[in-house]
Amino acid sequence: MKILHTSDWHVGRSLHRVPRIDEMRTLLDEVVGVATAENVDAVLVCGDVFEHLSPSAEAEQLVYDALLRLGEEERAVVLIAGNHDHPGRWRALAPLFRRFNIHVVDDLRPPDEGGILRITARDGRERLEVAAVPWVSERRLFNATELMEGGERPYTAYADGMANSIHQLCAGFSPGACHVLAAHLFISGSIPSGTERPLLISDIYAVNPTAIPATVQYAALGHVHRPQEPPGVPNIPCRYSGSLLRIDFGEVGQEKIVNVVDAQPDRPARIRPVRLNSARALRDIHAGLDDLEQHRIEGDDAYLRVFLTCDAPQPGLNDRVREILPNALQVSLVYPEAQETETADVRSKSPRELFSSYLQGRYGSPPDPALVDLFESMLAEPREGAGQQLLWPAMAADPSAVEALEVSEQVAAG
Ligand SMILES: [Mn+2]
Repeated sequence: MKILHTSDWHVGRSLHRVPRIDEMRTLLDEVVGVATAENVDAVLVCGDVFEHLSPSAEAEQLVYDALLRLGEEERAVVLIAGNHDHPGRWRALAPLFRRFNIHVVDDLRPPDEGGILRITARDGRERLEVAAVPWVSERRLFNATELMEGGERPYTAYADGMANSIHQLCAGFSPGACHVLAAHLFISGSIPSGTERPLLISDIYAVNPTAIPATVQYAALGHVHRPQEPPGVPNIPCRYSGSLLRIDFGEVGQEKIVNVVDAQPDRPARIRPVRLNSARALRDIHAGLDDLEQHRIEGDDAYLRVFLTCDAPQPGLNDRVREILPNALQVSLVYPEAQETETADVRSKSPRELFSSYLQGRYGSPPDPALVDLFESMLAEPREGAGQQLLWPAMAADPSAVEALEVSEQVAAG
């Protein structure tokens, strides 16, 4: 029984306002190509198919087309909802997709009410059983009655509740079939990319590795975007296939893959990652404006995050970087000599001195005297509601208050 495992497509996600639907289309073509070339019997899509709860029509078209193509040649498709997916939308579509051998699971269900999908291999001989565990929110796991009963819920309540549900579900496996778990959850100790929703990969939602029952030949996971084997799952083949494209700069340098799994009853499955070549690279560049040119590579389509070393802020730096490197999506200025402003003797300094040392500390070079003059003249001006006497203590406590004042004045001046 051959299985293709993928997850976290996040179709509809953009990167710094650059839409990535074309990139996604190429990637999904590549995944369909792997399913065909590897001659798999089943495809597991382990959640976060869409980026948004209400995806665009374009995103929907792309996903449904990919699912239909994955389900061609009598392949079975199992799709579980992730935390980004709207369970109700998937529930509405499930009966339609079932006609095409695509099994959509929106919620935890008992084994014989859709919790376990029973699939026959294309040669009609082997059987595959997939225990489906879509994303379960804390609210969903602990219902209203329990909440009203009050009392302290133990810290491990979510982990224990999930482990229980998974074991009960997998107790419904029948002998003689390949048993696989498809789940969208966070196994504690797994390494995130920083592109997941932070709360949903925190300790609250961490599930113990022992929640994966020893009766499965493979656990296909979604939720964490870095492809990996979660630690602490002894003797059970278990993988996060990771996100399909490099979602954001937290995934710089990550390889993007799908897993091709060879499973037989009663023995651990064999796993082979297949690299996806059409995922666009993301790269960090550390350079000054003068040596930016040498980072320009002809024909390279990587999206770039540029850390630009410079002495002081200058107008139009972003545009100049993008003239040289059109794929620069994010430009951060780095001031190498920046030092913390001394705060110990702050009360012994004049406002002028304080403002100068703040600018020097922030930008690493002596400030323009005209700017400091302007600051001083502004400070001397009587102002409504917040006179010099009021401003001075605030500035002494936090020199950045001056910047806030400047901004507010600019806003007031239109
Ligand atoms: Mn995800």
